[in-house]
Amino acid sequence: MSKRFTITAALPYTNGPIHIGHLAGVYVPADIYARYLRLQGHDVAFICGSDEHGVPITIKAKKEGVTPQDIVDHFHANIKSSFKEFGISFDNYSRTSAKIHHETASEFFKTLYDKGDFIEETNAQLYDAEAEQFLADRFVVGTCPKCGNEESYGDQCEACGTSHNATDLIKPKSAITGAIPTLKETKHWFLPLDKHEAFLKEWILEGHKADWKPNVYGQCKSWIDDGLRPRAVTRDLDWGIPVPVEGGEGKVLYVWFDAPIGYISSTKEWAQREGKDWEAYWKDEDTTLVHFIGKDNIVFHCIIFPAMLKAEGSYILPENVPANEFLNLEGQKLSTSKNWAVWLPDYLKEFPEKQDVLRYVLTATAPETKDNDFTWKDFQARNNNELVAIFGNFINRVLVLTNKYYKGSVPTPNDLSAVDTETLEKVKSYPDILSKSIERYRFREASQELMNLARLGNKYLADEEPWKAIKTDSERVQTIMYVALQIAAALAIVSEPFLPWSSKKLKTMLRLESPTWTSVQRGDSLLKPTHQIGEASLLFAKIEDSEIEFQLEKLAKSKLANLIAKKVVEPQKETVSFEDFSKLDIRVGTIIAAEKMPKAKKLLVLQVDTGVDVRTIVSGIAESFTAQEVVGKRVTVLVNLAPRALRGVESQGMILMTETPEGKLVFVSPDASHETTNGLKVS
Ligand code: B3M
Ligand code: ZN
Repeated sequence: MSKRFTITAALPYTNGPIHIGHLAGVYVPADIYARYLRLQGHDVAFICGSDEHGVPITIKAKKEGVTPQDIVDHFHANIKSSFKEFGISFDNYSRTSAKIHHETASEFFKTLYDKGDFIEETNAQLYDAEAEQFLADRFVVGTCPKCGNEESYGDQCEACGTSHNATDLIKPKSAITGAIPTLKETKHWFLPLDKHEAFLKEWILEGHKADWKPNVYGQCKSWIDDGLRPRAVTRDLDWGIPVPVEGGEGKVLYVWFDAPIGYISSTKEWAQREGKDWEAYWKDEDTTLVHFIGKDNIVFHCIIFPAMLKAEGSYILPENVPANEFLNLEGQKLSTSKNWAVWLPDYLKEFPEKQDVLRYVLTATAPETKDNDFTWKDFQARNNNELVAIFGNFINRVLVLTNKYYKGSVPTPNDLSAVDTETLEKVKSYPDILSKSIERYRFREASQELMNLARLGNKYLADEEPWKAIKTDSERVQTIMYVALQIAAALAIVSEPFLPWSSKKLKTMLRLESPTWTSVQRGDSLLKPTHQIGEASLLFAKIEDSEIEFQLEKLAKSKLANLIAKKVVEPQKETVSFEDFSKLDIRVGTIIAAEKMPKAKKLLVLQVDTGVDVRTIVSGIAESFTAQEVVGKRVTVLVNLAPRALRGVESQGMILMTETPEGKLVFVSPDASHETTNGLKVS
């Protein structure tokens, strides 16, 4: 039976391009889900848009000397086209600076205001007297009261995920001028979450314990158990949707109040264009509403937005909020400011026409139950060993052999063997296997089942060996190729949500037109005898080591740039006279023996041949070098430094060392002519 679904994907902030973390966490799973539902014949509205308000956009605009509108115009276009290029099949992609959104959000606010659902309160907020501005959200940084992170933002701590009020921060500092803020009175409207506590407890803690993901349920429970408090839904800012009621002059709606309403206004925009009734998608109890988000958005989608919808009174609530955890890149947290990411526009330039590969790898390693790591080596392995060697190889064999033996005409099968029947039965079971995983939001598992169907095909051909049988039993080969072609056709159909380009390409190669998901389920003949298929072309291509090395080098460069940027350069010391300098007796020596100083983490005791004698030098390099590795090294030694006892061992000189930009200690080596020397450091 066809059902109505409203599927939303988090509205991305419009202050930077999209990277693999966004795709893996939100957009690829949401897209697989929406495509899957459409294949079942359901009525789907897959909704998204750009989140164009909020402080980070204003900060970026200030930094670049442009207007916030300039910033969002640029990135809205950039993000929208990335989504399109990766096949994210939104029915509508809107933006929160659109007129329809301003109207919808204002109206929503007014409805709650008129019903008396807000608390109006004047209290002291952080104020930057120098900038003459209140410090909302990301305009202020300070120490997180929960975890002690010293760089927490006013609204949310990225280290522990807690959201709080700016006034909760310990030692707050203005992000605009660096000034210590003062407190100044201002009026705001608050959503009394405490009043909705009973409903939230019943709806989430009792109603969704079994079907929401444990990570989502757990976060909600901890919020509710902590006790819900009123949350301000307005801000003293000039970028956003003006507060539409008396006393609201100079104030705007809090970005997290207006952004989720963006789902509603985007649905309206779509319905107007398509001649549909938007209300059915948001107000009809028979509609299933699902929000796809990342884990840092859980509280807003599970607690605050539902409380708003409930207070308004005419809306349905989400059936599920399948939030994902985070994706890391090569073991490190993705970061825009550190340029530690794989940006979609870059990926497409470097791997043209390989959208399905990224979609597949991100699904196969999706951070569904815990944070997960994307590595370029794994990307290559999944492409070469799974997409190319299993899926692509099977399809290629089937097409090449059909063209070779039958000039592309599907052969008529003869009697089916037990293996044939069993194989076709298995093929028939795949739609349900996939449904079970997808409907429980286990996309990772589903992607592996899809690969298992290709494995089934590969194994079938390898076991039945039509290339051998053709010499002795051409009737049997007709059956084998018929069965293999059915598997290929099933793959073309059920792979569509995961690999839309490859599915389309395969359908074209097979000239597959009408069969649907349900025809695979029923075990219909998907390619009938005498049906003419087309030419074979490769579905996937091998990714070479050099392509992976290029990506790893790019990341290494980002890492280096970050280290250099982070490094606090020590100011140059006082000038020394030439007379003083010439008192230093620096010679080239060789380390002839070395041992670790007992109970001292940093110290090695070295025997150094200076050319005039062999002497003991205690050097603080044990954290960078082992005793074995320094023996035999030629080093530069300051030989006339006054002897000094270190842990009871007299040190008679000093080995000269320096540091690379990456912070690694290196010897000032008499043999290396090109060593970086940015300031001698003595150990
Ligand atoms: N823009 C947060 C984010 O990108 C936010 C999502 C809004 S969904 C209504 O993490
Ligand atoms: Zn924290």
